[in-house]
Amino acid sequence: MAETMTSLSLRVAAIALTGVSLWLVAPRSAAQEAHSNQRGLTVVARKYVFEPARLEVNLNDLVKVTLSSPDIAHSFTVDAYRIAKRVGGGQTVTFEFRADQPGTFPVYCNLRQDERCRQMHGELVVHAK
Ligand SMILES: [Cu+2]
Repeated sequence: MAETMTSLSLRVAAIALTGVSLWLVAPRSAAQEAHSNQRGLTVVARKYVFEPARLEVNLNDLVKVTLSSPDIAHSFTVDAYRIAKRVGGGQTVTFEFRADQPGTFPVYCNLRQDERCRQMHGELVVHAK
């Protein structure tokens, strides 16, 4: 009798624990899923390159770009995404976009105060899952 009571209360405890752990796990995995969709990229635009030149993200990532220039003003321009973000010399700007088109897109500097900015080329690669 005493043994039955013990095993019964153990079973109740096990069920209760399972409930608790499900409750703990569910919100955490949802948060992780949301987090995995965010992508932080740091890009340095300088005479006359982008570093890194190749940026890779996944489709539907919310991409947060931190763009800085140690020398003169440059821009980070991606026509397909209608992005043309200017960063002044010695400055840092941040911006976000949703990577909602898969493919490989040219990145360039559209400023013309220095002709050599035409040499600045990179690419944004958005991988379809
Ligand atoms: Cu430039």
